[in-house]
Amino acid sequence: MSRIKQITKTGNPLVDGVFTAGNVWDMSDGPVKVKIGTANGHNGDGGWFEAVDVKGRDVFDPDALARNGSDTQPWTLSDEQALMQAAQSLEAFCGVKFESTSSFEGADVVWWRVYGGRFVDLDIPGSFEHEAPVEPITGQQQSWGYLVNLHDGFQSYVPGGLGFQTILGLAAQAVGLNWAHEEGMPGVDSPYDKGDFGFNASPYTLMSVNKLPPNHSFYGNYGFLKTPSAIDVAALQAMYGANMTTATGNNQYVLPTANVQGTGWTTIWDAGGIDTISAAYSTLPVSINLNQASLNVGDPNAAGYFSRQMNVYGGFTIAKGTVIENATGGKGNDLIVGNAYANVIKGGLGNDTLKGLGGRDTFVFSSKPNSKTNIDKILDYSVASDTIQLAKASFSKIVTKKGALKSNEFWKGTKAHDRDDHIIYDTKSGALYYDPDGTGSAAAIKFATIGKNLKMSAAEFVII
Ligand SMILES: [Ca+2]
Ligand SMILES: [Ca+2]
Ligand SMILES: [Ca+2]
Ligand SMILES: [Ca+2]
Repeated sequence: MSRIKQITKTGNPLVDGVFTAGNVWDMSDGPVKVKIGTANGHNGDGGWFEAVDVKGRDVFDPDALARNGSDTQPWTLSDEQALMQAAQSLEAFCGVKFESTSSFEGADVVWWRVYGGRFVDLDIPGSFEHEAPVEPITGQQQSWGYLVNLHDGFQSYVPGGLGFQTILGLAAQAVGLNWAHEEGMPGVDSPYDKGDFGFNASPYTLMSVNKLPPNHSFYGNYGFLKTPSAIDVAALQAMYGANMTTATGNNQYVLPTANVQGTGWTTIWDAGGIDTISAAYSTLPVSINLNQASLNVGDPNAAGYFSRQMNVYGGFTIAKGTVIENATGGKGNDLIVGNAYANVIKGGLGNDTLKGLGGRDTFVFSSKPNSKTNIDKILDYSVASDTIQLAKASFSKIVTKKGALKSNEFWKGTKAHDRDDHIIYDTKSGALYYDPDGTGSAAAIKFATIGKNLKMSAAEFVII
């Protein structure tokens, strides 16, 4: 049985810009067996380990990787666990599988930690190099990967940090991804050239030596990729197929609120259910965008739309092929953009700006109206397809209990015309008002702006 099968490029220059056509592991022959290369040649004083020949294979670069033990370093047990966890985290996105093995001879790949970067062309923190998958019968019997000595400061390997992004990149390269500067990502001429739209950088791909802010050198424990990027996911899926069993329930993706260890960028790959990106814990403004990465060359958002809290270096993008239905803002003045599907969009407190795009969208007003601090602007309200939901708890004087607003509670004009007008639409200004007592003494409270001259009626409002 062959360990390898052949793939060709996809024809999409962005996706093709991060992987090598040719060999990929054939998963019908079982998981990729990983040996963490520490076991041989301990020199007895707690120091170096020695890289050894395995089944007589040629080493990746004999001139550079000295095999006398001076160039390799031991992994710790927690390193080994982190490496396997990082590798296995790729399984959620595609059909690849990893398994650790204690046997050099039985391994498909062996991973070495090496001291200094002199055998790879990029002597920088977070540098790595992995040979492409290889058929065992061709003489070079294993595919070896090398991780350049990681500075102790970022060896925590907590997802979100540079250490984790690095080992995730090594694992991704082990199954066929490759550097954007070697595969010709559009506009990229050299390793440090970020290329068109700056995509040759994390968090746009794992397969880059460049890093966007916060751009830590050694101690970066937040702000990096926690998963492959949307471009990387597309390449992994082109090689191994998509994993359609991932996150099929109703999932909540909650935005991080601080630049702390564990905060980083997650590409959402979600194969089903009704899902929500939520800023439930955010008190500062957030931007949520439910559109998938287009992967279209020439599109500045080809690598994904980044949902995040202001000034926080972490959050979400949505992989191509994943539909996230709903968005919930936080307490700040948020910007929320839906997608072509039916979305439930909830701004929460704050003066939010909302856009549903296509589909039958529902805009939810569940927080207490306030004519200064809680007026949401809906940029594309459509009477034909959209609905406004009002929470009884916050619009408490509305008489309708649940369901469609009774027509006597709705009025078009600049103010109420009788006691039971509770929702008023000003056709000329596009403002929506909540009036607790109609023509009574309590003032009407503006709670939204939805566009002028719309054919609004009570049917647009549903009480929840
Ligand atoms: Ca889901
Ligand atoms: Ca808000
Ligand atoms: Ca609001
Ligand atoms: Ca929509």
